[in-house]
Amino acid sequence: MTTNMITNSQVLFAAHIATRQQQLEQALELSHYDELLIWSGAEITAFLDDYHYPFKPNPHFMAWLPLTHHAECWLQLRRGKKPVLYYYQPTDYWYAPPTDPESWWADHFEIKSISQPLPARQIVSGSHTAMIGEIEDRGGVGDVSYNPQSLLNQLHLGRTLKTDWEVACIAAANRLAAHAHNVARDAFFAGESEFEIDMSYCRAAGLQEHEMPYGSIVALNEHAATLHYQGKDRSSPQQRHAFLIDAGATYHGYAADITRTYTQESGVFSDLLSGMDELELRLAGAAVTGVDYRELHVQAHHQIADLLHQLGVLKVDAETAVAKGISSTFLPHGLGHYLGLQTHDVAGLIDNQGEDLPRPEGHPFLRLTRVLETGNVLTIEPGVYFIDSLLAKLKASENTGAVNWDLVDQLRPYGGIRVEDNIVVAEQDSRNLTREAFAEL
Ligand SMILES: [Mn+2]
Repeated sequence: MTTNMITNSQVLFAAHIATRQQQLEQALELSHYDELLIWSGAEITAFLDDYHYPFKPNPHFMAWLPLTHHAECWLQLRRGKKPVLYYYQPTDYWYAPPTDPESWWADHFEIKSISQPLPARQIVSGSHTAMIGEIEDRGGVGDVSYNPQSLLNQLHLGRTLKTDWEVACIAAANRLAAHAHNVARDAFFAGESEFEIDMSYCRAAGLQEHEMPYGSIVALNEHAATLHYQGKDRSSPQQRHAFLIDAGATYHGYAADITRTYTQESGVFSDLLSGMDELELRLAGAAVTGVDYRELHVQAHHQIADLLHQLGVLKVDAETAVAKGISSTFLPHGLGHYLGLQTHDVAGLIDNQGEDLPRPEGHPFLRLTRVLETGNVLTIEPGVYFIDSLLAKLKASENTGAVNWDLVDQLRPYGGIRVEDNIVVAEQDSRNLTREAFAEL
């Protein structure tokens, strides 16, 4: 890393903390608290065992700190005061304790090192304190509100507007993931099994499996018809029709979430794949400030139904296929979601007053129903799948005549297609972090 890059990232991080402090002070004032304590969390032990599950800190803690595996830390936030971090650094010879704070982030905090877990009551200094974290069982603190919804909504809404620091982190995660995606693609063409491809992906991203933002979906052939397919077959199938990989990466806790689909065969599936790639780019380009994401989701249904009609899979036009709910058999998930510290990031389903924003009727899985704002980061991930259970339902319905079943049967062994990019919303030209990352390679 050059000195310039380091300096730049320090400047971005300083501005990020200033924004967080501003958002915090506004949120405290609105909800009438004078102090917020954020607990990073505790390691969770398996039942009747002394083994810990991989630890994930409270995302509100990571919204301030690039500390991605730090349990038992407290962050104390107040109006007009430098944030205080109680930094847990036990003396331990079973596990390596967290390393010393690094000045690029630590300079923005007053740091108090602790070697024992600290009870909240030893920290509370306000008369109206709110706490955020999985802390219900840590009683005895007195007049404290645990995870108050109005304050959470305020903070969640703040997190929908990414700072330049956060965008830089998500862009960096995209670069790690894009490189690993290309390695995975080559591994597919070289004949590797799902398990081997997953290993190749992790190695190329430089991340362990538990450092991925979510369980990677590595699906050969009909496995792609299971939306969150979690198996990793050790054996390589004889026929290799198609490959779908939905895998990300993290950088300072921020996620990339990318999907690509490949085939070497020519024919209808290949045409469908290039059609899906084109329409994904169109939809990504349309994700600009002021657009209602619900309308974009419905547009995706129309475009996919139109493509299926053009290729002869559907015998009815797009209007009819969407109106009768037929398109939902082929696209049974939402167009995308907010992205950030959480893969499915917060506040996708509330308005700026914290009121619920309902999903469009017939689209129960959409995770984002807001009008897009400059600085939102989200995914665009249209898909089309050949899912036996949903197809059986359609075949048994009054709409069975709308489908060319012979062609559907030819396409089943390919599983499905999803193309997913990560977008930073702008007024005119939204930034496609994923295409940028692939283009850089
Ligand atoms: Mn996604």
